[in-house]
Amino acid sequence: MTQPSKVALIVVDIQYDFLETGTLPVPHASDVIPKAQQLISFIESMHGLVVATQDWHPKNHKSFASNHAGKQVFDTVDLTYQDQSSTQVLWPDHCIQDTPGANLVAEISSIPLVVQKGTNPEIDSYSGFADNQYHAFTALSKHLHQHDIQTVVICGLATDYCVKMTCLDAVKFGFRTLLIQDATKPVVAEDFDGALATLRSRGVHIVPTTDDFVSH
Ligand code: VGL
Ligand code: ZN
Repeated sequence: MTQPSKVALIVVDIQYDFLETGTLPVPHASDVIPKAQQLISFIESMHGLVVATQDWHPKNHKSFASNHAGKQVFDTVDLTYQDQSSTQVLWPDHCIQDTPGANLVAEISSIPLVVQKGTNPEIDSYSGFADNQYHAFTALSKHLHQHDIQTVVICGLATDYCVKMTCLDAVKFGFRTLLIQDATKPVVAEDFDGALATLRSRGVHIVPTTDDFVSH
């Protein structure tokens, strides 16, 4: 008999600084909390793996506008790291290590496996798998492979940045990848549909609602 495909839920960056009252507010972010809780219960009931990612920046992180004289939030700069240059959007200070804003929200804080990212001050890391230039990888792919995961289900914040890049890397790593549409919110509302279209074109399965997923 064939084994059912093993599933992991990746809960991306549901942290206080990304809530409506946080320093890098994602509009309607708190709507994803009950959806994430529903997904966690369902995946646990199927004995799947649940992993959270956590944006975890040092204070001197180069993605912060505050670390670039004369620059404003949402400006872009060219960042060079190890002779490679890339465009970086500048953000408000957010998810600074060991500050309350960096904590996973209480409703999902019992997730046992947490992968931190964005810890190198020189380079940002939107994806839970690797930094934006693929110099260093987190332990996420190792955890998924150790648990024989073939399918990943993704939810969280923000659709247009960390969720998008985590989905794209999951596809690159060979996982069947599902994004739950009502369990993710974007920083920029106008970029939501474009992000979903890009993900669809790269092979990500967009599941419209959490209820659709958990009732299958
Ligand atoms: C994120 C911007 C900066 C995210 C993290 O979680 O989508 N966005 N850092
Ligand atoms: Zn960040």
